[in-house]
Amino acid sequence: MTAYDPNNIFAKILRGEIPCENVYEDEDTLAFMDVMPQSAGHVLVIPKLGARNILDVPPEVLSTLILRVQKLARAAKDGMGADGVTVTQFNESASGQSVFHIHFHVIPRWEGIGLRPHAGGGMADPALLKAHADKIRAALAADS
Ligand code: DGP
Repeated sequence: MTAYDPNNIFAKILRGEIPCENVYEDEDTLAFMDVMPQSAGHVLVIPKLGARNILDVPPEVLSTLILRVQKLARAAKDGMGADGVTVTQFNESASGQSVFHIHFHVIPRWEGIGLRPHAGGGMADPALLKAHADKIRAALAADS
């Protein structure tokens, strides 16, 4: 199995070396806006512990992470006023993984509206990402 590389971009975000539009953080988890969103309100949910993907993540880390994914899925759907939410997760480049720190994609969906391509739709306007993050943060605050 390939070893975890602590120089990946999400590890740099966790260390504060690269900025992100943070929507949720606790002692185990960080959630932030995807800069190449497949839909409005696309969030990434990652553990603070370094693991490459689902193949090497410790089960107890995955257990906590999936509960946070559920929390963010509810907040992203409610906050964005979406009709549904798609959750995806990729493992190794053959599957489409491009950042090798395990993450779940939480992608709000609207009836009849397709997704932009995975990691291929271009960089979002930071002001728009912040506006969407504000809605998701508000939904999280209402939930707590
Ligand atoms: P994956 O292909 O599943 O490994 O997805 C990586 C996602 O991460 C992709 O949707 C684009 C996003 N992404 C890449 N670099 C950055 C970054 O520097 N910041 C943020 N917020 N997202 C990033």
